[in-house]
Amino acid sequence: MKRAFVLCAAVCLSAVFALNAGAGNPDVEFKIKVNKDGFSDSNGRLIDAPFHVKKGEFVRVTFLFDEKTSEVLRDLMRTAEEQRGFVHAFALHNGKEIVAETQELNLKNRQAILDFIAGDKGALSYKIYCTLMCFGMEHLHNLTIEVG
Ligand SMILES: [Cu+2]
Repeated sequence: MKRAFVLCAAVCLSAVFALNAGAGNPDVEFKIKVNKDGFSDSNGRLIDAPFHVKKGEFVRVTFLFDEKTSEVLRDLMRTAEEQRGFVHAFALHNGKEIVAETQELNLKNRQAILDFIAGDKGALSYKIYCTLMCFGMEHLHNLTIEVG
């Protein structure tokens, strides 16, 4: 009887820890540099192939601001309505609708995150694109994540 209780307590505790891990730690994380030339990996190589994830995985996409500071500062010297060329914000689209959006990625906020569960609502693939009129928008519209 006592042994059964200890076993039960151990199982319950491990379940709690597993839940905590699920809330805080993604199963997969992609770190992506962003600048006006497009999305690139940690080595600075432009990303031209889809990422693959498994259904049910907790996926995190972390965007890192990678514009040249001197260029951004030059842009900030222009008139207000001409600025914002070096500000990005990303949407995650599952083929039907936007399911997540980042905060703005800019000189001051140099990291932005998209979290989602792969395959939620039957999604088979995702597109990530910048939702702002920015420098490089033609290169920042087609990051693909495929499920399975
Ligand atoms: Cu942008």
